[in-house]
Parts: sequence; C-alpha cells; structure tokens
Amino acid sequence: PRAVLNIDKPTSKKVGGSANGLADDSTKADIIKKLEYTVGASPSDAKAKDAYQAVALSVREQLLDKFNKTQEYWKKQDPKFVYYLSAEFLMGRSLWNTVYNLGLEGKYGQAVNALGYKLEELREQEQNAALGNGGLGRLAACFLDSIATLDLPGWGYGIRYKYGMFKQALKDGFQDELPDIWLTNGNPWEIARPNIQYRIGFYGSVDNHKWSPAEQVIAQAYDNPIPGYNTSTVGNLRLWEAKPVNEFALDKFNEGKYDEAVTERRKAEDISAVLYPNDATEYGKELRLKQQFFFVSASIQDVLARFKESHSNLKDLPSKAMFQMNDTHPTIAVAELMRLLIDQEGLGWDEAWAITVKTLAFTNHTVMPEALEKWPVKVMGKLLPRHMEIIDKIDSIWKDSLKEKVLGNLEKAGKSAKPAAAAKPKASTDGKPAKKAGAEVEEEEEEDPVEKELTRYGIITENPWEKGVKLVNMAFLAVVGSSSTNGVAHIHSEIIKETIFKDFYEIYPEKFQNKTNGVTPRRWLAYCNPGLAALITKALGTDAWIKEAHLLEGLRKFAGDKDFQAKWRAVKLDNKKRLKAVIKARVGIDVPVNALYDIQIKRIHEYKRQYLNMLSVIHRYHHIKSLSPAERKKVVPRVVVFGGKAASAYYMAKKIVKLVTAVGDVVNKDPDVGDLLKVVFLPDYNVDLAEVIIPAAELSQHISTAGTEASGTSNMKFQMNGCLIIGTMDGANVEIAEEIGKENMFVFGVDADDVPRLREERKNFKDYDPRFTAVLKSIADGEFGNKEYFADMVASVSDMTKGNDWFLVANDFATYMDAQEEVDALYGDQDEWTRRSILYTAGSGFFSSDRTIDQYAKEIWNVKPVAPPA
Ligand code: GL2
Repeated sequence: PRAVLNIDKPTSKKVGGSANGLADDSTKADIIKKLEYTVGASPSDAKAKDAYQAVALSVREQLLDKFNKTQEYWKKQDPKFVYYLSAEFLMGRSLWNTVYNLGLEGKYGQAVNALGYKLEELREQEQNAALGNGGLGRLAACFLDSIATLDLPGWGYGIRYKYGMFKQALKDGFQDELPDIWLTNGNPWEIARPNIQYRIGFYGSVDNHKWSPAEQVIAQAYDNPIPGYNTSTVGNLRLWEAKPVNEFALDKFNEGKYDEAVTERRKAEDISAVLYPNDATEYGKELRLKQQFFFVSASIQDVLARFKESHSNLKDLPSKAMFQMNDTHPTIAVAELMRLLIDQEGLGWDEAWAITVKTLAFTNHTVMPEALEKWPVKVMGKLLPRHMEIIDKIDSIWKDSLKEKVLGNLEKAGKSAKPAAAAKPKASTDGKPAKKAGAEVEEEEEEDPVEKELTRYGIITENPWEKGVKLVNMAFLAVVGSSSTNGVAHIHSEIIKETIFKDFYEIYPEKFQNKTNGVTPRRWLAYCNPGLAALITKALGTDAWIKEAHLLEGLRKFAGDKDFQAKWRAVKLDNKKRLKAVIKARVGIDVPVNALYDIQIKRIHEYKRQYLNMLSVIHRYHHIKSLSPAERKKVVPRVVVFGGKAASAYYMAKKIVKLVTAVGDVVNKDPDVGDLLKVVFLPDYNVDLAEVIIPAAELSQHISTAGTEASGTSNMKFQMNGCLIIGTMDGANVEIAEEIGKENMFVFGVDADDVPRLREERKNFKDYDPRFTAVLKSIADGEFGNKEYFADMVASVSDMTKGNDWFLVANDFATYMDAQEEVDALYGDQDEWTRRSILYTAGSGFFSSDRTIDQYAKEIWNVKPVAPPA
C-alpha cells in the first residue's frame, strides 16, 4: 500500500514554485491543509483514500465558488428555469469530470504529482454515484452536464438514495446482488441543506376537498453542483433525503420500547433508502409510489417557494419555470401541482389547470408495456386521496371534452351512438341504417357506445387482466396534463404516435415531438479516451470540438490518410491494453490484444438479445473446433465481452448471465481454441467500467428486436470512440446509420414494421437455420453444463407451439450470422476498418447531448442561456 505522502511541507511562500520545479505551491498547500484538518489524517501515513478526500475537498472549494456566483447571478437576473425531474441520475464519479470541466487539470495534476500521487490513481478511490439503473438515468446525468455547459438556468431534482444500484458479483457464474453502500466515506460533492426542508404527507382523508394526511415526513435538500465545461456556469442537482418529523420517541424509549422509539425514523428513512433495482419493469410497490410523490412534491414546493420570493402572480409561473418529467416516474407532478395551486394557493380549477399544462412537459422512454406505470386506484386512493380525487376530475373533464368528437366518429363509422336500451336504427352518414342497431345491440345491455369508446382515452382504466380493478395510467395523465410529449429517437417518436399514444396523437398532434438522445462528449470522449482526444485535437488544430461536437466532421478528410490511420490504431491498441489489464484483474482471464474486441454492455434483457449474441459465440466456438490447425490460422481472433446487470426478479435475464459465464468456462480453457476466442463476463458493469471498456471497443453490439429499444445511448458513446456497430434498425441506430452511411454499419434483422406480423406467424415458424438448430442442441444437450437450468431458455426460442420467440431470436439468427461474417472479413482489411472507425467519430457530433439539450431548450422549454460573468 501507498502510505507516505511526499510532503516536504510548503514554506510560507505560497506561490512561485516548489523545490522540484512544480508550479503551484498554493494548491499543494491547500490539499495538505484539507488532509490534516478536514480529513484528519497525518500526511506521513495518509492512504490514497485520504489523499483523494483531501484533493476532492480542495477542488470542491473552487467548484462552490463558481456555484455560488452562478446561483446568485441567476437569482438576480430571474430568467426562466428548467427543472429536470427524474427518479434516476447515474452520475458516476465526479473528481475527474470536475477538475477537467473547470480547467484545473494542470494545477491539480501537478500538485497531486508533487504529493507523490497521480490524479488517475486518486480517481479510482472515489465511490460511484450510481443513483440510476441504466440508459435513462445516465441520460439525465449527461443532460445536466449539457444544461450547465450551455449556460442554461436549470436544476435537476431527484432522490438522494442511501443505497444506489446494487453491486453485482458472480458466484459460480450466477449473478449475486450486494447492496451499494456508497456514502460510507462521506460525499465531498454534495452540500447538505438542513435549512431547506418541506413536509410531505401521505394517507389520511379528504373532507370537502381538504386533505388531512395521516403521516408526514420531511424532505431535506442536498445540493450537488454541476460544473459546465469551459464556462463560469455551475448548475445544480438537488436531491431529497427523507427524514422523520420526530427523530426519536423518548417516551417509548423510557418505557423500554426501544424498537418503537425509532419506528417513525425508520419508516421515513425507508423512502429514500433504495433505488429500485428494476429496469423497464414495474413492481407495483406502494413504496415506489411513495418515493415518486416524495421527490416530486418536495421539488415543486421548492420551486414555488423560490418563485414566490420575487413574484406575486402565479399566472407568471409558466414564464419562469418548466418541469421536464423524465418518464412516468415523476408524472404525479400533474396532480401535485394542481393540488398546490388550488389547495394551498387558492386558485380556481381552470386557472390552475392552464398553469399546470403550460409548466409541465413529458418524455416517454419506452414502449415496453410493463414499464408504463399504472397504479391501482386503490393504492393511489389510499396513499394520496386528494390526488386521486384530482385525477378523477381531470379524467372526467377530459372525457367530457371528447364526447362530441367520439359521437361524430361513431356516426361517421355508421355505429349507433345511443345506449342500447334506447337504441333505434339510426341513419349513418351514408344514409344506410347503421349496423348492429337492432336485436344484437339489445343483447349487449345498456352499454353506452360513447362511454365505451371513451374508455380508450381513459386516464383511469380497467385492468384488462383483472375485472373490476381500476388503474391510473400515468403516461396518459402526463400527456393530457402537459404541453409536450416527446420520444427519444426518431423511430421511437413515430412508434409512440402509432401505438401507445395513437388516440392522443389524433387529438393533440401539436403536442408530440421527437428529441433524439445524446451523450456528453466530455465524459464519453474527451475524458475517457485522452489518447484519441489528443489525436483529434491535433488533427483539427483545436479542442473546440469538446463543446462544438459538430466540428468532429473535420475528421472526415483524414479517414483515408494512412499515417493518420496508423496513429488512430495506436491509440486503440493502448486502450485495448488498458481493458486487457482490467479483465485480468477482475476476472482473472488472459485475453490477447491482437484480437477483435467485441463488446455488448447494457442491462440484461430479452429484448436486447444478449442471447442472440451468445448463440453466435457458440457457433463460432464449434466452427473453430471443426477447423484443421492450418485453417485455424485464418480465423480472426475475438475477445467477446459482456457486461450488465439483471433485475433481481428477472428470471430469464439471470439465466443469460449464467449462459455467458458457462460458455466462457468451456471456451476459455479449450486448447483447440487458444487465443482465437475468449468469452468474458465483466461483473458489476457501471459508469466507470464503461469509461474503460468503450474506448477499447472495436465492435459493439446493439441488436435489440426492432421497435423495442427506444433509443439506446451507449451506441452513441461507442460511435464517438470510433467503434464499429453491428445492429438492427432500432432506436438511435437508425439515425447513426444516417450520419455515417448505412453501408458502414453491420445492419441485420427485420424492420420494426414487420415485427407484429412475424410475431403472429411465429407459431408456424419452421425455417430454422441449421446452424441455429445445432447451437441450440448443444445447450440442450448440456455441452455447457446446467442442462436443466437452461432448458426453458432453449424452449423460449424454439418451441413455437408455446407461442414463443417473442423477441425473434430464431427469426433474426441467419441474417445476424451473415452480418458477423462481414465483420470478420472486414477486420482482415485493417485500413478499411480504420477508415470506417474514423468516419464513426466524424459522424458522431449530432449525438452530443449539447445538441439534444439545445433542442429541448428551444422547442419545449423556451429557456435561454444566462452565463454569469467570469
Ligand atoms: C430507456 C430506454 O430503454 C433506452 O433505449 C433509452 O436510450 C433510455 C434513455 O432515453 O431510456 N427507457 C427506460 O425505461 N430505460 C432506458 O434506459 N431504463
């Protein structure tokens, strides 16, 4: 272990260079002061962990200086703000990002060196802030970086979970889940705000529209300053922690009831205890709704409180505030803003509604039905009775407003619009008697056809699986209660208009928009891939691309330049060596560097089809074994890396993890294969592992069933780092293909439009590729052990009588294999491969989150940049 800090204590002279010629003595002195007086470590035996804390605390002061100036300036200028409401923010580590965004890398790099460390190694000491599941949460983090970088007045609002995303370990090749205890060493990047607290109520009763909650907790703020890149702006992420109103029941304690003495505290703390470890699956837990309401209510109360400090007319709220609801998780905001405006501020319903709709906007991130939250009316009514009442009223006003239209539609379609009891044959528009008017209708009893039609639009609907059980459809509430609904990639925004929101789109076409996702080029290129960043800057003659990513276009002219290609490859090789070392350290597998690094990292999901990838890996394995030693020399060696977490209750996803490790166990030690194929599952995939993996990748897999992946964002990160993509025409892959030329991507699989038909036809599917059959048989026969365990995975793609292959794994296998063959062939031509790699980076500017945020700001929020004076 590193023990001794290299401290020849600075002399009284603060500036002017230290004995070993390093520039900034005052920075070094400040770090030592933090070490001694805040961390409380003795410089002579400080550990790297202590040194990290000291450096972070020193950097924090620089950050807070700008943060305070920005926030003060914004308060004075009083511009319109955006508030990004999100249950997830997957921030990752902060030290490196903060130092670089603030331009302090020279100063701190040198000071840290002078203390006997490297910034890179101290960075490793930081805990990951993993307050998110996957793409959706990381998108929120990229957006905050861009909001600050573009000088937009804006804050994020979320929950300060005590335990973030679970840590994943492997136990005999199976996923094991451990709690993420990330706050043990404190968090130098946050500021506790014990003076900013709001009361949040739950349960209770409503009498004459007045809510008396039966329980209350306190939401306390923690601010996390967000530095913009190369600007004086430092934005904010305000996270809420739940606390009890009464910390401790001394009377209970004195009666010897020790548990009861802390019951209230424990119950309150549960609310902000854990991030739900699910991705696109809805658990239906009351606690989850509690969490959602908790952070939404605190955030809106906070915004209203600040607004009222300098404004007296709530009608002006929409010109000063915009809430962006990140998926359905914060959409209770519609009812909560209504409640606060009506019950607390005394506005009338119509006034409150006009303000609410103008102040809210909604992003949909998925069409997976299980992720579109629907809360049982019973649960909502019990936990939030006043909100339930408000939602009921919204629903009935909304449906009333549609009556005329629905009536007209029915008449146009020649259907009766009267309840059956009163139904008479009615002339339709073409003058013929309407169908089904007579006896048939009478049998159906009094169902009013208009009411029946209106159920399609219902915010409150009946559970199709459980008769009589009513649900609140949160996505519908959001569409009706906000001014804008957007999807996250072009294809996705089209799909939602044709499917889940079809009826709403017909009524409000102007509300629907697309905002294709983006990622920050700071974290995802400039900082995670310093070698490539330096090469790009040299070629372009400027580092302005870090903020103006469209300048990456300038790389196109180097794509065919042999000398540049060689340098480009050299950077990739360095990055591959870095990943090789991480693989060795984490899972003990030796992988070659002169092999194609083929990566699939993302949450484990059937729709993302890691399984399809594995089937092709098994085929590759069998193929290599079937070759003669001479023929094997021609095989392109591959290192196939998987990473990703399976939701704890997701049975099939857990099996996929085991399949990867089980195949790896066989392949990696097979002497016939040697270095020609390695299969690696890297456990605990998270932001900082991604920062090492992505720069090293040569091929990345984005192979979801078309129409299922709303956008994907890692595809953009890989593209930025010059990694070629094998993928389906799904999510943002479609737009990436447009930017770089479809011919430069390995595209396969059916189109989204064909998926519903193929799913219908799949029961009769017989057209198995013989390679598919052979691979499946090997799993079924137990070549990789765990025969029984894998049996239902095998059935899921092969037993069509059970109505399976929902994700079209069998269906897309053959074209996937063709695409894989193209990959191998092209890798043999390194010049062409590298040319394409450069074109990927050159075409990635569009996928900067700066572009996305600029569009949100102009087209949804109407928020304008306000940079504080430097
Ligand atoms: C997701 C989508 O699945 C993913 O395709 C998209 O890129 C992100 C960000 O828009 O949102 N939706 C979702 O519920 N999760 C996602 O990652 N968890």
